[in-house]
Amino acid sequence: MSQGIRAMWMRGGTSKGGYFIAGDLPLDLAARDAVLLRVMGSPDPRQIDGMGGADPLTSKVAVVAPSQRPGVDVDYLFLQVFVDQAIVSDGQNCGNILAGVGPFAIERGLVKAQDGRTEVRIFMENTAQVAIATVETPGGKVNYEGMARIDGVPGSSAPVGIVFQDTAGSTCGALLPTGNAVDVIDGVKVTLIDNGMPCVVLAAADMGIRGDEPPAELEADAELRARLEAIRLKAGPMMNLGDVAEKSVPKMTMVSAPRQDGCIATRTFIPHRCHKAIGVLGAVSVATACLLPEGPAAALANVPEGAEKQMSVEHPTGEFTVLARLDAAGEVQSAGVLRTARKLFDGLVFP
Ligand code: NQM
Repeated sequence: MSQGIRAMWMRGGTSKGGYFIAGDLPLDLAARDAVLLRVMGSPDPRQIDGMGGADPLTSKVAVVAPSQRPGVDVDYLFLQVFVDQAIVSDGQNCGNILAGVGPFAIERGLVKAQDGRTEVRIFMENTAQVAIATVETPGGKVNYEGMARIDGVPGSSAPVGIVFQDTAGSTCGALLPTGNAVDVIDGVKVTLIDNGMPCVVLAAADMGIRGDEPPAELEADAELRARLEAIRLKAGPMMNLGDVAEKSVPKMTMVSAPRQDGCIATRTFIPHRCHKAIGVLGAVSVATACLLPEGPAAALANVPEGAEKQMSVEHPTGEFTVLARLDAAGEVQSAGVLRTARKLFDGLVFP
């Protein structure tokens, strides 16, 4: 690999990672994973010998290919490169890295840009679902600059609107894989839910915290981390995920009453580090949990009226608004989110 591999580095939402055309990576999966571990510098808590940023949120990869599926432009496979373990996992999706896929596909010529805005239909291979991203393309070129702001990212950029449809049961086979809105694990009431991201939703108070602590304080609490992991390991098989000891799902979201006029406050372990914000599909899943009257989230949430709900999910660096459209049965039919993305680097990376 001394000649290097074509790669683009992008911030997608509140995450950052390497974007590759599938054909530029080895076909053999073991060889591909070995290359990506070298690229990121894993396993190493500092990722000093690679491009990773020593955080799961900056050790991410998008593999993009032209799609053969009807009505779809590109296929997107998300890979989480673990920081301190030699693991590359396709076991979860990522809605933040997704925000860069539309711009990347246009930049690489996989999708022809319109003058103004370009819709990119993206098949998310990890969950076999489609997302529609709208990218600003004045004059047929991707524009990254603009006035859209998302919490967790300084400054402003051009908006990337994303709509998800039919995300229920993305990985677990059903929105509520146990069939229940509430289960009890280790004496704690939990909602095991998957509306795009498998999540365990539980009350912060039941874990002995307020729910507005800074991530570093929560990560320093060894007892909290051990209790969360014990619950997670039991939740995995209940959610049809099998043994999750070496998986990055389910995510663990501790909820409490909103502090800033939002719908719910959150602190999420993803699963061993505490997220500085919240994942995109994680936020969609947690917002959906707020709509289950029997669940631990609904008791704390402030849910707006109506079939179109702007649900503001508070997190450590601000809030994340999910635009949830409900069907006649009161279930989330589609979810819209606003993200931004930025091209940081385009060139060759040397594994
Ligand atoms: O939930 C982090 C992120 C994510 C995932 C994680 C994500 C999503 O913030 O769709 O975006 O939960 O591992 O990038």
